[in-house]
Amino acid sequence: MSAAKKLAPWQLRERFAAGLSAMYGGEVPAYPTLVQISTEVNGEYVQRHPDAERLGSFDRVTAERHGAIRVGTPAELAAVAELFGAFGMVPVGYYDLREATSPVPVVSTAFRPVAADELARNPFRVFTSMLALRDARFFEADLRARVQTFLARRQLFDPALIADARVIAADGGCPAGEADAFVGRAVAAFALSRDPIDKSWYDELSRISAVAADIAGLSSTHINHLTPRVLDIDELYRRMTARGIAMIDAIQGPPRTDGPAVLLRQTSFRALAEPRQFRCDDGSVVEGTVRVRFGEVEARGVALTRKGRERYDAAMATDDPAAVWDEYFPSTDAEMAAQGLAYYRGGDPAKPVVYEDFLPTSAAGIFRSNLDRDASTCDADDNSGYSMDWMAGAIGRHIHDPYALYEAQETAA
Ligand code: OOG
Ligand code: NI
Repeated sequence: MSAAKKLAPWQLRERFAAGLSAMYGGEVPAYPTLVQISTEVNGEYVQRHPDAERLGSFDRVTAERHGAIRVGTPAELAAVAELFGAFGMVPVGYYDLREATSPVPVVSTAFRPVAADELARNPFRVFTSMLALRDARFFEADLRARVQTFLARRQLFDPALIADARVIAADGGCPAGEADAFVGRAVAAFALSRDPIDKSWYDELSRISAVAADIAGLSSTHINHLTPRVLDIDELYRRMTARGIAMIDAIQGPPRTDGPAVLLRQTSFRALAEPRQFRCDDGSVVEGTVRVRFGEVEARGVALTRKGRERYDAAMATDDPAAVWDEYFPSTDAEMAAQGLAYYRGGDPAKPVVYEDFLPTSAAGIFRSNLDRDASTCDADDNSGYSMDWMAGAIGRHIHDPYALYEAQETAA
């Protein structure tokens, strides 16, 4: 087979992101509205701001999405890693959402491309959370054992799909004629299943934690949101609200300022309840609803160095970050670069390195804003041992350090 007949991982990733977007758009009506308004806002923003493309070309930004999925076990997370490997997406960063002010019983990583040229071609990323089942503060022994039994019996992905993904990752691409079928099977694995849900099991888990019910109450996983990127998130928030879509109270992450946009600002809205069938203990099937898919949008800024991130965390710990922002951050990219607070390619303040990752506080906020209540916890000790090293060992892969990746982008110039 000639090299020209092979599709590279980035081409598969582009089709995967587009396929998920089409699937999600067909099932979650608010999503196409969100994409349409995001595209409008981006178009208008580019017209008015000559330097709008410094944080990514209009084409990249308008096609850009991130998704989120949740899985139950290390083995399921390892399977996700194998599947995403075919799309050139590798695990980056470790987020412990149990440590948030309102804890969520998951530990997470993000699968994404890491090389600058790969990001420029298509930066699709998936925030991937694993249920923190070993943490006794959330799961007592009896429940943990029953959840484990349930999870051990289900299969999120067809083994043949994972086997194909492994071959594609090893070969660095896929024969063109096989690409659509492969991508189609991968997309289908993330649809919200129509299989009847075991009612008493789902209800029992829901009483303990909505996250546990969403992850371990169903027999499959699903994309729970797909997030377009927007160049002016405040304007998008106004337009969505004007259309009668109830957004969460705030935009999460850094406040709007006149200086350089840093890190990541996000906001979300709750999706509608979706009809699904539930199977009762007597075998009868009843109609019900699940409310597990929602909408989110984000704006990305420059990546901060560790020093910049410490400043950010300190500013965010104050009562009113917007009011004190200029005590923590200078107002120009030149000063940001000179003070070593943010990454710029070749150190040139006209060339910011875009933040490609997530923020734990925002992530926990996004989770919570879409739940009816918090997880109940008890006074037990956390003996789980979860950490980035634990996760890397559990999935048998290196988990990239985001700072090392940003440094490499800075010096690659
Ligand atoms: C993931 C929430 C985190 C983000 O953008 O911070 C996230 C989830 O709800 O599963 O997607
Ligand atoms: Ni998200």
